[in-house]
Amino acid sequence: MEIKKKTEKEEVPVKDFTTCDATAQMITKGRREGVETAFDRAANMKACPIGADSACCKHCFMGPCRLNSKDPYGKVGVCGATIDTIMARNFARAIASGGAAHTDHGMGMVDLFREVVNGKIKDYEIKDVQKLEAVAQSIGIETEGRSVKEIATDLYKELERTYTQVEGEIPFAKRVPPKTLENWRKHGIVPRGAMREIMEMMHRTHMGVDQDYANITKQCSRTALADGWGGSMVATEISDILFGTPSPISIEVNMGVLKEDHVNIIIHGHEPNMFESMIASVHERTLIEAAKAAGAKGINLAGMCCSGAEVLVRHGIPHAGNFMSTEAVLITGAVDAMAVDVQCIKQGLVKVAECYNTPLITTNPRCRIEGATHVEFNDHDPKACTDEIVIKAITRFKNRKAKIEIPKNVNVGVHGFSHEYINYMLGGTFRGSYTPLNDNIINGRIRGVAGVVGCTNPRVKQDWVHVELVKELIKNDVLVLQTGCSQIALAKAGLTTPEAAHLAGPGLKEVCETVGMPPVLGIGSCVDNSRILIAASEMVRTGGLGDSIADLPVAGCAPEYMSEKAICIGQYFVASGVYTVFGVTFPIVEGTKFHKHLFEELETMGFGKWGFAVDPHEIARLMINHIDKKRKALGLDKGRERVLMDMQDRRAIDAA
Ligand code: SF4
Ligand code: MSK
Repeated sequence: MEIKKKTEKEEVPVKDFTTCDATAQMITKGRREGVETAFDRAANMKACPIGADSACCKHCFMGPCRLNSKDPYGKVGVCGATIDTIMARNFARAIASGGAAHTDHGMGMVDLFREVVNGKIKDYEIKDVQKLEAVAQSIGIETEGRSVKEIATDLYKELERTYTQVEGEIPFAKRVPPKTLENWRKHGIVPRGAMREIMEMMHRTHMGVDQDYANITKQCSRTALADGWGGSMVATEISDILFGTPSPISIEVNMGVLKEDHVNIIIHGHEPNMFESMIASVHERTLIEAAKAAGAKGINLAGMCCSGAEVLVRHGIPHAGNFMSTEAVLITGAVDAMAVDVQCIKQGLVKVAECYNTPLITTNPRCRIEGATHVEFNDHDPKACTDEIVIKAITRFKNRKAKIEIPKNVNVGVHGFSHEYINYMLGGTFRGSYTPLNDNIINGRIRGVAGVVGCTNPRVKQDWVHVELVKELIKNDVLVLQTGCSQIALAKAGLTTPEAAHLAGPGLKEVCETVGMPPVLGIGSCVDNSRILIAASEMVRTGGLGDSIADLPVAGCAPEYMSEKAICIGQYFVASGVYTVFGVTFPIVEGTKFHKHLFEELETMGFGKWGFAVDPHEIARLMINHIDKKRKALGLDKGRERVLMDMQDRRAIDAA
């Protein structure tokens, strides 16, 4: 449901902004108190139609040039660039930027890992030796009879190539199913190091270089794969080795996790190291005593966005909400400090935090925000930063002036389904395997698997598309894997519990009840989309579902995406062989050659392809049709019918 622009006189009703009751309550409180959020700004600022279609270019100073998306071939830029070149270059730069964000995060994890292995950092340690050995073995590092330090040393040296390698293939290319890898080699898109790929992407999209949309798309795929099978996958694997591999854990979600009588600290961003240190700080006896001396019952730590998604799957730390709730949570007046690191941190937080006298604390030198307090985080002395944040929060608690109103909403969910746990859950300790999953797909109890991931975006009603889409998928026996802000939307809707199995179709319900799992599996943060790639590879390796990822009855979707990282994730799924549907808007003009290339031709080249729809039921239809197409190609199409919506379902949509 698209949010309409408000006129001078009318204010957009809060119920049009979000289906999250807690967020709605806080937007209403904010309006009473004269506090504006991104929801209001989005309603007041119409998206630029030329930019939305990617029909403008500012890659040189003969421009900027604007083409007419209604008549895309009627004009070219001053240099002669066509609409296809302009759209492809813009798309490519979004991928370069999104991929850079993930790979810089991943490189930071390798830096930390190296320092831990070499004994230069003592505050972190290798927590999961089994995972260390498994990752090392997956790329051919000998583990038999060797010490943890020897294996870890070889591993960090090898994984550094993910970023710096000038020629050849990145280490995790070894994990790609052979037929998928063969197709990448055929098309010349097996990634080298991310630095090389991103550099080449920026070069090729400079004015007067690559002006062939299909050739630009190849580098889009290569750069995106350097993220999915490179930077992001390394970030996930190293984080598991250092902080522990997730396994299912019951967690509380939504703003009701804040406690009026506690010092409340929110961590928001993406990198786990600061959050891990914060967990240690809030358990520091002296700091707990200081909080009590200030009149608090204790210190209450909660996460938001992907920081929260990553840490909840490892430690069960409560989660206060997804991307579009980060300003709203400050309006509670109960947040005594919000500490942020990198990515998805709205500059608008500064103003809202100021209104409630909440310290907004930046911690990463890459992300300082005018008006925020900066307390630099350093892996070599992490607690210096996180202890100081706790002290600032205690001080704010002592001097609380803001009117406090904490929504009562708290939902409980089970999250933390890492690839390793899915293996164990389905196959058991001694014969951990994907065979039961494949068998259930082959026998039709599970129709297919969908990844529903990504952000929330104020251009659509918060959480609504995520929740409706996932409900429709599970009703049709599609098992859903989730990361990032999307899984928080579903957790708030109560769908990440085993009890939610009653909402699934009969086949999926039976599997969920037998195993005791939810029909919607939350697996972590944005970089943890790499876990979905590994799960897909494992399904291919297990057998019976084709020879490449492109053969699998799977589909992906980011129905409320907003970030360039999402475009990069979408492209690495497409290049890996997955049909990937995006919602909200798609920055390519329909009816152009570049559109046809992304939405049709890539599939004929052995990849996945892009899809687009705004309505969740239409998205579900596209994904289910694709899953059925793949089932048919595998000869698994017998006896499966899509559940048609009845009148009651229709009325519910109309009323929404
Ligand atoms: Fe215009 Fe070409 Fe310059 Fe882009 S590169 S701004 S299309 S002249
Ligand atoms: S935090 S990229 S809003 S998922 Fe990863 Fe959420 Fe999207 Fe940021």
